[in-house]
Amino acid sequence: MNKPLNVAEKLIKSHLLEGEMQPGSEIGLRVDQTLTQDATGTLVMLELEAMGLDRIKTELSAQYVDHNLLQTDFKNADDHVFLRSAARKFGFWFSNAGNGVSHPVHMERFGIPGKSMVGSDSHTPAAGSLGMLALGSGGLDVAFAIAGEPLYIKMPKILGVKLTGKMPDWVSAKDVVLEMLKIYDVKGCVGKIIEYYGPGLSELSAMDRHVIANMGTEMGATTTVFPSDSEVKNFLKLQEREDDWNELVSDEGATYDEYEEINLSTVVPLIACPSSPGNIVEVREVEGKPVHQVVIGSSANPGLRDFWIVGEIVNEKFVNKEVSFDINPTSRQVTENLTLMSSLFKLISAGARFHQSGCMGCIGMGQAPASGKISLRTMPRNFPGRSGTLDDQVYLCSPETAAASALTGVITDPRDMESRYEMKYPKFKYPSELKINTKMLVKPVVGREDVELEKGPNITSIPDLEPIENSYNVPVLLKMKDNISTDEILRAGAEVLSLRSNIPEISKWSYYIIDTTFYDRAQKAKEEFGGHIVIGGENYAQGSSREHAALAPRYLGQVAVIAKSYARIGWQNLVNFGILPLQFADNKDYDSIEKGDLISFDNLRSSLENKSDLEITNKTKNKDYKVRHTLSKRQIDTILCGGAINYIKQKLN
Ligand code: MIC
Repeated sequence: MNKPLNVAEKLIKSHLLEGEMQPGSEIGLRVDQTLTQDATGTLVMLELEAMGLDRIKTELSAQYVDHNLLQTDFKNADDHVFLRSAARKFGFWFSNAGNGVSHPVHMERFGIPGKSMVGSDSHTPAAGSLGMLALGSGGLDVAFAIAGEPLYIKMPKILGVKLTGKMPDWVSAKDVVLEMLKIYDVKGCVGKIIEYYGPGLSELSAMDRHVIANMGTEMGATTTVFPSDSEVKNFLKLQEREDDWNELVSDEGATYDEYEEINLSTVVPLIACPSSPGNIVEVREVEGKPVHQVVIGSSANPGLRDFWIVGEIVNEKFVNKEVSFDINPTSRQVTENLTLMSSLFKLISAGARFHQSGCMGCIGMGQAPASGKISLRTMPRNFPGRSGTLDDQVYLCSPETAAASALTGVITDPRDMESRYEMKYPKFKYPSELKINTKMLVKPVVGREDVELEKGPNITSIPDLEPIENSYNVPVLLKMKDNISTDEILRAGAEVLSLRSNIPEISKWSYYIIDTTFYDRAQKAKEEFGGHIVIGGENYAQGSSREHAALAPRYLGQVAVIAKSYARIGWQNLVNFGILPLQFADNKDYDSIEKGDLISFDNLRSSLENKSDLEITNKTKNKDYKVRHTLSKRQIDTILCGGAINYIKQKLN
């Protein structure tokens, strides 16, 4: 008899093109849909151009404009024009600036249970809320998928999280995922898919599941999946897409590689303290701290409910005068429905600064908080400096906690609303008919391969990368601690985001948050030694999928990273751009290597081809180290020829 399968296994099995479903071994997956957003999408389009693609080979590919919305000069606007022309040329759906945040819009308009998707955004797993196999990846992986190539990942373990109990009042989906982060921190789910199951699922609407699946990324998970059940059916029906629903549940008797249980009845309001989504405490533990800004929005709390409940809590009151109360609605559709439900009126009357639909402050596109002051956000991450303010104090919480704190001006447990304002917990019900808005979604056009890509002056081609040399003698330019995020490797924020299509310019911001002298030192090391390496701790390059965090350092001559361990997407991006991701064979060696040490690599090419352990020498300390890699044969070939673009070109020739 066949082994009963869980939802994740069913999804993988039905998309498996290469490899065995053995945890840790490389598998190749068929990709049905792709999602790209503007901040990473411009490189994807340039990559498609470099590959000579004429038309998308997926069932559906959608390009969103939701990140780079501030237009302080021509750069972001030029990117939007470029993306529109690329969507026309290659056959993408195009979601115009102002239409909304990619993940919830995709879920509402295009997500289909049972399908696979890869997106150039680390929060793509949000679509797991519908029973999709949705993974975030670097842009190159997405470009390959668009061109019909498999998506390669290491077969993850499946972590089954059983949900039991009933959700208490004033607690919502965000608290559930923060509870998971309390247990797993930012790297506890690396190499795993999180699958939620059990009776507690009925407590969570499809949009609540989106909140939880979205932030599975913050635990390092490969993705998160939920079954496609009656909740998903109801959701698609409301979106007038009931025909796209199909059931996807685990088989009777299905098992998991690892188990966890969350009793929803015991979850309390939680908050992630600066500056990591894994820094979780109960709201009670930090209550009373003065708050300077409260921001509601982003893909981590995108549902109509998440805004409606804030409106209900602040209704007929005015937020504390010290607080900037910022609302970033998810989409035009959400805004229209908020208007029809009078929530918009309630929010604005209570003092809301209402912004356009999009990611906005989540990625430091405006809304940077004042130095050292507390900003409470319903967003997914709070890595150092990501908000645009270098010494930021960003806390992550539920809409309930955010609204309560906006009213009081200090961090407040939302359960206190009952005694302070004699308020009952407002229970959300979807209106019987939702207003559907698709006006800013542009359909793919057929037969427009002759369309010229419109490139403004800030859009430059992807630099050519040289194959890896056989030997190097290069300095260590940085030694970093654990959990370095891509926000620290390549800054977020308005000033830098507009340079996403210009590698020479954006490279000037490499590691800027960690060391403002990095760029100059890297230039010097390139001239003098032909390159450099950096040292990382555990979980190097966690967070966003931005491949700029590999491509920009590579452009500055980065040959290798030696770290204790890597985040999945960050690791894959290094390989894609020809940087060797090495690990210490003995983590004690991390202690004896320092910034400024000269490291030599000999017989690199043949060693890489033949074994996974390499010998390197610290010339400064006169010490040998063993380092290793976990690259597949395909990835070794990729590194040898200088990255994935060269590899694909070679393969095609
Ligand atoms: C993020 O939340 O960090 C981002 C901004 O959406 C990134 C993508 C990017 O850097 O453009 C992500 O999650 O991948």
